[in-house]
Amino acid sequence: MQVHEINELSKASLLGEVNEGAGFYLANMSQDDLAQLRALVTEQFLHVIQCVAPEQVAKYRAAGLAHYHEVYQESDFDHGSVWNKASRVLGPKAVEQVAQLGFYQKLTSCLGDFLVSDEEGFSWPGIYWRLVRPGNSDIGPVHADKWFWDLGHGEMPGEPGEYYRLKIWMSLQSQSGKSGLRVVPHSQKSEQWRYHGENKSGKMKPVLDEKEEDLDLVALPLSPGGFVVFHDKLLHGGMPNLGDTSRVSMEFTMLVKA
Ligand SMILES: O=C(O)CCC(=O)C(=O)O
Ligand SMILES: [Fe+2]
Repeated sequence: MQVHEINELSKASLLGEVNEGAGFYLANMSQDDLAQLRALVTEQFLHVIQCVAPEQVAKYRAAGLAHYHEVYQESDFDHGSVWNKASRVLGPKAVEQVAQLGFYQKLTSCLGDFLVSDEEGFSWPGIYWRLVRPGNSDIGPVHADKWFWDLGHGEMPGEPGEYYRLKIWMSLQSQSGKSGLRVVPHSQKSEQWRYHGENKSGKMKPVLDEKEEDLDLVALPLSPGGFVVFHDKLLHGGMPNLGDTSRVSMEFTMLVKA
């Protein structure tokens, strides 16, 4: 599996691998982009803790995101409810800053001015992050992102077929082979995958009707600063975190003019 240099990125190579190839394109952003994304996530992370457990902020700041799980205590706050999706969506100013970064500019020059979906209906581009502690309690089931859209999670702009979706997932903190994202290569070309919707806290979420053990899941070889652009129909999911650091990643859905 080749991890490309960001400067190699072209529309033809990206769409070739995403559509006709294995279903995804791997690349690295610059260390400067990585540092800026980490800073934006850290800012929001601490701000949320300021609101829910002000007396614990200094402890979490000193530990840093990678060591979150080492200092987290249930008596501070409830991990699952505090880190709900809404509290992990970047604010509008942070989104403007992401859009200035080298990797984002490169994507824009290759794909044209894309939109970013706003599933929460906040009225600005929806860029969000995840915090996955070691163990397997913080990951969801394997899925294709298309299933969320088919279950009504977002609205597409324009006329039907005017835009298509591409997802980007970036590692801000992960250990290659131990934590990160896994995918089923070429699964975007198959129509055989079955799922059903389940209501989870008021939202319909897709649940795969196959055993995950029967899928040919492979771990993406990404280090911090590595990212993957993948097909709307590619089967993927978080890896159980077998590492010793909390995993931090960022995602958004690009809506590209067809
Ligand atoms: O990071 C994860 O655990 C899941 C990510 C995912 O489903 C996505 O990026 O679409
Ligand atoms: Fe997904």
